[in-house]
Amino acid sequence: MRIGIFSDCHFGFAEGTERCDDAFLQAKQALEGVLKKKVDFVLLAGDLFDSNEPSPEAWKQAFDFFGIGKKVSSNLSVEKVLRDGSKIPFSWGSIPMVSIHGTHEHRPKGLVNALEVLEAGGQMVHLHGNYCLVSNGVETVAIHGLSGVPEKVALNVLQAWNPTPVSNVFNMLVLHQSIKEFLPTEDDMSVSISLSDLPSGFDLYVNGHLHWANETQFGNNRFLLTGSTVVTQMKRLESQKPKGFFVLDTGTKKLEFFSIPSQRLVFYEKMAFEDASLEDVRNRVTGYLDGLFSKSFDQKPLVRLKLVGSIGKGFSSSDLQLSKLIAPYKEKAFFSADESFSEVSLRQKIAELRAFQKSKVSVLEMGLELLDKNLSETPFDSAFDSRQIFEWLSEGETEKAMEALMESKAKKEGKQTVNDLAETPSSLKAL
Ligand SMILES: [Mn+2]
Repeated sequence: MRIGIFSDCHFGFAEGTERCDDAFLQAKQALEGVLKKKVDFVLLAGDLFDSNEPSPEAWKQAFDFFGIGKKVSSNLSVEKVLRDGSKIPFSWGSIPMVSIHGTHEHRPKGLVNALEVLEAGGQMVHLHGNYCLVSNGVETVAIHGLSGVPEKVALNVLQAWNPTPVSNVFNMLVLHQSIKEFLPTEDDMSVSISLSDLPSGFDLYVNGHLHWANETQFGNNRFLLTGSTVVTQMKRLESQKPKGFFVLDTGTKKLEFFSIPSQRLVFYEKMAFEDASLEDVRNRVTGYLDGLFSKSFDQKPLVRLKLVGSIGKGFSSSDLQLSKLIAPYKEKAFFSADESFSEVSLRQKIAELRAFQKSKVSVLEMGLELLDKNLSETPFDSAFDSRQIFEWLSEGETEKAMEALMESKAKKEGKQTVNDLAETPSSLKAL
């Protein structure tokens, strides 16, 4: 049999924004894509919706999506086998859809989730701690599904469920969890399952939740991260591979990835600097953006800029004004940009501390020297009595110090503007 596999469609994502149709348009192409590849049924690995209480707009996206599958006739039968052994038969006359629910649809025990509603409405088979058998009369495939559960209990739930493969059929195990091997954290609250914890004997392990597609081998087992069909967060891993869907052939065991034809691209650019001047930073950012937008895109891309490292002495990252730098391009993309510069490099700071240590000056003198040194690189320079300011600061007389600083700032600039006043803390507005 041929099975279309994808997940994390996130219907309802970015509602009320320019990107409100992204989830639907990309999921629609994924479904049309697998149908074109003549799959026998479709397996979804969770997070069909972005919210556990979808809006009418999100429900409309979901029904438009299932409507596409309803047009393709099929005589496959599906039988859901509950934990107590009871069986529920499904036949719709159209291509079967099987899904677990994800963390986004998760609702507290006792409450109905959106995928249970879809099953009741005859759109799909929903699995959670049970399995179903999909049969075309010649071949049967067993799908064992565990829907998304809180990460800290995921391993316990999986072990308590303890699924075993059905003999003589192709068996798939579908989850919607974080997996230790794919995340940098070892925090048991955010991830509890390792590949080695997965019960053995399944022909293919499928996991939604992590939004970048990946196929990996562990032991003799095949593990598939379906990835999402839409970008919901601008992550580095999501920028490296386009969004798409998989087609599995249980006969040849071939698993193929196909890109969604028309999709919003993500560019993730991390720029590292070392004691750079503001000019260096500006040139590199504009150089990158000029290069990027020398090409044209059929959809406004997502651009993530991450500036790290250090800028040289005498420069302040607040003078950089990253948003102004991006402003000329802002109609061309959806931007997320930030910088986390330290204003001098750590190496330089350590060298300074060493030098002070050698000269064996007192802590007070050390502080004063540091203040003088830093001031000498600002427009304040010797505009006021730094020793006096330092004494006030060390005695907790912050108000006095601020007053003196504001006074010398005003003197330096010759006037005080309305903007200055607006930025002045209320206690100083009387100035
Ligand atoms: Mn998701």
